[in-house]
Amino acid sequence: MRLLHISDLHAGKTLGRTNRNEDLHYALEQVISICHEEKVDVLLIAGDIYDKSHPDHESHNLIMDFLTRIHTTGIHTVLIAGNHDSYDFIKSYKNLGRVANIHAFDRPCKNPKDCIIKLGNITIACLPYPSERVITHIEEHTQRSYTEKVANYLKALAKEVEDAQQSVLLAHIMIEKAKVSGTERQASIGEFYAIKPEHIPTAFNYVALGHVHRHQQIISSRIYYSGSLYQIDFSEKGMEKYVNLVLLEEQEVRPIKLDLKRELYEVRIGVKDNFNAVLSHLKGLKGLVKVVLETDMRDSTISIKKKNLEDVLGERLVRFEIEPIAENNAEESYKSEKLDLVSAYETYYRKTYRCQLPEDIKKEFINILGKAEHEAHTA
Ligand SMILES: [Mn+2]
Repeated sequence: MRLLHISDLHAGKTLGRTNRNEDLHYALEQVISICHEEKVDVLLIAGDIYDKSHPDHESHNLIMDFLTRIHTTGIHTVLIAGNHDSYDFIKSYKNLGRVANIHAFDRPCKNPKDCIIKLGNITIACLPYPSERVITHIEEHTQRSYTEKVANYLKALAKEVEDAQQSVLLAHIMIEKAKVSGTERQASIGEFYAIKPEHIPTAFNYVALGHVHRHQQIISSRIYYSGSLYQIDFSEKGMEKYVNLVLLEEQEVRPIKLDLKRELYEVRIGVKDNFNAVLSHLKGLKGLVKVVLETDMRDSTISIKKKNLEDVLGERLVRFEIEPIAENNAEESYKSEKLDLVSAYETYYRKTYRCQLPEDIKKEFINILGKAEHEAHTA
């Protein structure tokens, strides 16, 4: 069996006013070609198919066109919901399984048997994004932590593939120690919900993960994040993109690099930089650009500079930020406007997990913040 593992499509993603669907379309065309050239039997999509829970029509069209084209070539598709997807929207794809080789799993099933699909000699166990709410509903042991519940559920899935010749786990989860694309701070906060790699049962011949956008192998050779299909936002600038071709019988995983329609660039213009020289450099950039202009706020030419940048870059300028340079009293003003990390984390948690930050985690977070602050002062 030849599998192709892809993930994190984020259809409908926008950067500023720029819609990224043409980048996704460009990637999906390559995926279709790879499926043909490599004689793929099963396509695995590890979640975050859409960027938003209510996708626009154009994005829906793009995905349906892709799925139907894969189907007409006789390839099976197995897809799961990611944290960006709406469970109910992906649920509406389940009916496709009756008329096409498209098998959708919208949320973790109460009975793990219902999240298993057999295709030829392989058995695929699916774990759509386990939100705290859903996993708590499944697991009665309320005193267990989120990660313990997920680990337990993974065990139950592994039990279902015991007798399989070949088995695959398709999951949208965060694994501890995974290299994320955003800031390191986010990574360490995210680890409250990160599953330990050793909690992934060894029963699976291959583990196809989604969630983290950087292509990577997790410790053992059989656990992979395939990563997003294009550079989704500026935290992924400079990052190469891949899909994984998996030959189960040969125990071989072959990452295939994707071509990018538009690279993302971040250009920082310092106060001492020659602005005109930067402008002419920008002329040659093919991609989408974020410009950070360091400036003294008393500089009266900011709006002229912005206009120059817009003239040179046109639609390629998707983000423009002004960064005031530090003045003598900068440290004082920083202290008085100290970031409220606790409320920032609460917002992050609500957005990511779609529920309130539990009191015990909040306590732990404040604890860690306190420790970090203490260490910063003693260092
Ligand atoms: Mn994602």
